Amino acid sequence: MTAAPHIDAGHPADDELLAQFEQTIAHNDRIEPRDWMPERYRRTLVRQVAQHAHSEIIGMQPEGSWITRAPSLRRKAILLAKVQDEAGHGLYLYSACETLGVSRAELTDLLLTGRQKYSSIFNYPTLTYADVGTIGWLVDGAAICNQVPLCRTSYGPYGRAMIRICKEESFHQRQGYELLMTMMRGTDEQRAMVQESVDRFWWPALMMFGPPDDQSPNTAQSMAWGIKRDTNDDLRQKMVDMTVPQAEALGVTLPDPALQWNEERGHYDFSQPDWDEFADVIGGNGPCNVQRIAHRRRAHDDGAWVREAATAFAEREEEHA
Ligand code: FAQ
Repeated sequence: MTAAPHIDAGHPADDELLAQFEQTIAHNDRIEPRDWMPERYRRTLVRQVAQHAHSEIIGMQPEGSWITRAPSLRRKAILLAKVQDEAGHGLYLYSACETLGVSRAELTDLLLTGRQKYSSIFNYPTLTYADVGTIGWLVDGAAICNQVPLCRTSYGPYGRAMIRICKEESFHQRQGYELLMTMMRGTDEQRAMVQESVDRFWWPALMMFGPPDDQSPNTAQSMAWGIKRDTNDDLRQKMVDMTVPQAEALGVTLPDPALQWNEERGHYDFSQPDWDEFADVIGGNGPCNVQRIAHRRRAHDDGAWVREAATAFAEREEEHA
């Protein structure tokens, strides 16, 4: 882990403001949009919240591709609702980010030109309907582990958005688990589909928490500022501890021979994901990176007329007013 850098206010007149900011952080109170904040705090938040927003919007694609092929009307209705929730999460998060002085248009441009990231997990393909269940169980499960502590993040609009998002994520996780449970009660072929899907998604789900703490350039400072409340490795451990009993109840095997309870630590031991693969995926070379961004760009271009019409309407209303 890198040492927490010194907060440089940049100007002696800012000393009092800096002291107030540090006091708010020390008391675990919230920083609000009108409060003074160090520029690096603001930039760190823009980076994380924007990446989170982009993840929700790009994250609609892997499951969205199954809406037209859902096996029943009930499954289609559930999946439609879930994917719509993800769009809503993206919108809350873009709004939270806008309170930091960046526009939605700028953020979209940063995503489309590869200058901001989105979660590595959404660069993996969804090959069978079991993947819809596995994403709910493992991907939303990882999202919950990561996001529940973010409800207490130091920046007010981000924390409040997270409270609402977490409620919906826990419904998402349960629907995924219920889908997999139903398949496990089905035929041998369906059980094999679930196992194959879990084998593919286990490692990418563990990568969602980010690099190991000793290779995470941002964790120390983000913890000092109360933006992050737990380190990447601590959250990964929490996810493993939470998931093992769920896998046992489901009747699937997690694809890690080293996975076993460690009495002394009071946690499960587990292997590390392939961090070279992670670097490749966040570097733009995962299985679906090109496809995901091309789709997002197409959707953005197709929506240009809606943005133009809405802007023209707003301008006309303003003139009349
Ligand atoms: N993917 O120094 P750190 C969802 C980057 S949940 C891509 O450790 P940090 C719900 C990181 O940005 C998924 N990049 O960074 C859903 C940094 O690069 P940068 C979204 C990653 O920020 C479910 C570099 O590596 N959740 O969408 C990843 O302190 C189902 C060094 O890393 C959030 O975004 C990764 N996995 O910690 C939707 C949660 N990990 O920016 C649809 C909020 C790291 O300097 C379907 N974010 N990087 O160029 C966080 O908690 C943090 O930002 C971390 C990373 C933990 C992701």
